[in-house]
Order: sequence, then structure tokens, then C-alpha cells
Amino acid sequence: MPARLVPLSAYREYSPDDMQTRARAFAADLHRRRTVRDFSSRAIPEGVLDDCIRAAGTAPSGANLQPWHFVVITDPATKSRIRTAAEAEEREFYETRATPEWLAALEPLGTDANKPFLETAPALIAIFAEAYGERADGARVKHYYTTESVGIATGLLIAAIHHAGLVSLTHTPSPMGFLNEILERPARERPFLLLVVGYPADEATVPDIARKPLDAIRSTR
Ligand code: IYR
Repeated sequence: MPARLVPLSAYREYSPDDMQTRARAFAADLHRRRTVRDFSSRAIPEGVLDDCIRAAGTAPSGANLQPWHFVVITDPATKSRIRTAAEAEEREFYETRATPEWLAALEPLGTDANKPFLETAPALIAIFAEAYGERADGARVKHYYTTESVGIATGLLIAAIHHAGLVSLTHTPSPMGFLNEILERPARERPFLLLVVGYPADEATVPDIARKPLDAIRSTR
């Protein structure tokens, strides 16, 4: 089947000055983003997360197969079940699985096995990566670059949440198989990440850590 091509009508060109201003402003705004672990229980205005997920769903993906699924969790009982399961895995991680090197790397973040934010925060977004798709007749559809695709979508989601004026935490209890069970997602969906979303607590603090400067992350030739 030949590709059906349509004009690129949504593209906008900016003058070099505007381009520089926009690039600088966008970088500065993203620079304000911090991963937050102290959440307020304030509810998120209705509809905002839907738009953030719409933004995430614009991510490029392997063969445009869009191998992602987002579950928005606001139900207190479900959050509580997730907290219990996540903390069990985290205790295992902090007490046994994590190497001393790994624990040392985490020290500046001040994290431990207690995850109260899984109940305090108004919303959790469980992000699943579909290992393969499924047609209506049950036939499998192969997916390509699934991890890259879902990683990009997650990055856009985090940026969209920040842009909307909310904060998030990328939480990765490992393994996360309990999410399939609690959220009743099929086995072909692999839990990718649990994003905790909401307003920061009034007295929220963040680790005193810095981002690498441009010279450390970019080279030219
Ligand atoms: N999943 C654990 C440990 C953890 C691991 C990394 I790598 C981090 O950047 C942060 C935490 C936890 O959530 O505490």
C-alpha cells in the first residue's frame, strides 16, 4: 500500500531572533522543573491530566504504533494498594537487592523504602509499554523501538505536567508487575514507570543537586 502523504500544514517558521528567544525561554522554563517527593493532597483541576496525556501521545514512535498506555489513578483505595505493593518491593530493594554502590549513588536524594506520596498525591499515572499490539481478531502486531517510544512519550508527559504548573516524580519500584494486577492490564503491557503527580506540599524541599552544564553534555565538531 503506497504511503498517503499530505501537506505539512502545521509547521511554523520563526525568525532567527524569535527562534533564539523561544529556545532560551523553553530551556529556562524546563530548568525550573524539579522532581518532587513532598506532595500536597490538593486535587488536580478536572481535565488537566487528560491534556497532558494528549501531549504525551504526540510522541514519535516506531512505525507510529504508539505502544503506550496511561492509567490515571485517583481512587484512594487503588493508590493505597499500589503503595503497599511498591513499599514491599522497595524494602526488598533497600535492604537486599541494591548494591552498596547503588545505595551510595542514591544518598544525595535522601530516598528510602517509605513512599507516602503514593497515597498523598492526588494522582498517579502508571505508564505501560505494549510489548506488542493486538488486532480486533486477536492477531499480534509487532512493535518496534518500544522502550525508546515510551521513553519519549514519558518525557513529553513530564514536560506537559510541568508546563501546566504541576510537579511530578518518576517512581520506579522494581519489579512493577503488581501494577498489571492492581490495574488489570494485560500481560502484553509492561509497566514502564509510575509517575506521581500533583501540587507540591507547602513546605516541600528538594535535594541540593545540580544539572550538568552544557559543556559537560554537549560536544561539537
Ligand atoms: N526505586 C527506588 C530507588 C531509586 C532508584 C533510583 I536509580 C533513583 O533515581 C531513585 C530511587 C525508590 O524509588 O526509592
